[in-house]
Amino acid sequence: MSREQVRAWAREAGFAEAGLAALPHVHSERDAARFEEWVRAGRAGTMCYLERRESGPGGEDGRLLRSRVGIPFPWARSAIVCFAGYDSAQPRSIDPAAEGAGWIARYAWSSKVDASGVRRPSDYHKVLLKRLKALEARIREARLREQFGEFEARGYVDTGPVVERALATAAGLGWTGKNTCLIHPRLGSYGFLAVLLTSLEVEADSPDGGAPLTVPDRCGSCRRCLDACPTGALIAPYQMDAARCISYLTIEHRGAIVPELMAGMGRQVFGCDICQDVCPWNSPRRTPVSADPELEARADLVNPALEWLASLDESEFEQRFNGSPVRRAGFLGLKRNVAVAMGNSGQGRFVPWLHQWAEAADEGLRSAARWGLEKLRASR
Ligand code: B12
Ligand code: SF4
Ligand code: SF4
Repeated sequence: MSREQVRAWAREAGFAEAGLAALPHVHSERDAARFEEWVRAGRAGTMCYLERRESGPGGEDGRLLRSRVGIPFPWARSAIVCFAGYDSAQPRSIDPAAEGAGWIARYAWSSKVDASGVRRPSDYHKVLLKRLKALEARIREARLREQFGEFEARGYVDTGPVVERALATAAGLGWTGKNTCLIHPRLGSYGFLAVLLTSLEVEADSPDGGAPLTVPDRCGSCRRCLDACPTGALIAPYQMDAARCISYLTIEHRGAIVPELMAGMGRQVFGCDICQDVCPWNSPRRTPVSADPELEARADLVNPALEWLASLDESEFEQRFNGSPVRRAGFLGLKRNVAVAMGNSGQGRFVPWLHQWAEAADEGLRSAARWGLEKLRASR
């Protein structure tokens, strides 16, 4: 495979950009060491799936499955890494908003119009996996025509045992910013990654010689993301303690949130965009707005009123968020996050909601509501 051919096919399949890396790539060992150190330092919080180890004779003591692509996929010789933008002309989380508005992360606003003309939530996992399948089919078709043999392939969007940003950097898609996001020099960081691993070799005689492409780090002396992170999750440039990240707390973490982090969560009720919103590489003047028809912003999720989110009952929650990334937080998880945002709002009108939740059976919701009541009392 050559980089240019793969890029053209990925764009045909609907991706905005794509890169290609021969495996193992030149920085495999460096990236493995970074991942191992990250896990060893306990930065993964309760996301145990990141800490899975290889099975077999080493068992529990085996190597971390995700540290090297070759552990779970010994047959993999190349990684095609694709990028799909999800930016829109909607406001940023750092822009002024109505009093009592919460924030749902930009990536979770995605929607598309279905065959009957109705706009419905879309989930990037499904949307992009379908495109990876189309890309794989395109490669198989070309191989068949040219009478080459079969090959192995496996596509992942988010959920596979691979560190996608490390592969994206190796494939020449961009650089790792100090906020730990993959930044594409033209498209910014508001984009999803999708990976197709194959057993095909990267062509050594392609026009670029199959040489690894690297995009230089363009963060320079900037440190806006580090200064803006409200919970201190960016503990150093390029280093995140996920257990402190609002995205982790509001989406992945179940149960009670440690009180010390609640004030920093501000109005974020699902995910967090702050370290990307402040990044000059995402400035609306520099970055083109995504025209991806399957990842369009749902206007009802931009700056949602906390009262509206609080008032949803379980069946309304399902109706609104079935097929949307927001569902991952769960009904009670979202309520818990709303309770924290209400506490941070300074708005006395939220006291009745918090009183109601302060006796909830769910510990996460109950403790957030009690904390919120205290916070509002103190801010009067
Ligand atoms: C776990 C996870 C999270 C965790 C932990 C995030 C983290 N920074 O590690 C939480 C829940 C906090 C999270 C949050 C978000 N996530 Co997330 N997440 C993942 C997941 C499943 C695994 C990431 C992982 O392995 N982390 C462990 C660390 C070690 O890996 P890493 O940061 O990805 O790797 C790079 C850096 O750590 C760097 N590094 C480490 N040490 C050093 C030292 C130096 C000097 C340098 C230069 C680099 C460096 O090396 C790695 C490769 O470049 C990936 C999907 C996947 N399978 O990879 C999505 C993924 C990373 N997430 C994604 C998204 C969209 C988000 C959010 C934007 C969602 C939101 N708005 O709330 C935020 C972004 C927060 C942020 N600033 O990163 C996208 C990122 C797209 C992009 N352009 O970067 C991914 C790739 C999913 C996807 N398929 O699109 N996420
Ligand atoms: S996503 Fe939010 S909490 Fe997480 S590192 Fe970025 S600014 Fe900090
Ligand atoms: S805000 Fe600045 S330091 Fe942070 S990722 Fe963007 S350019 Fe790099």
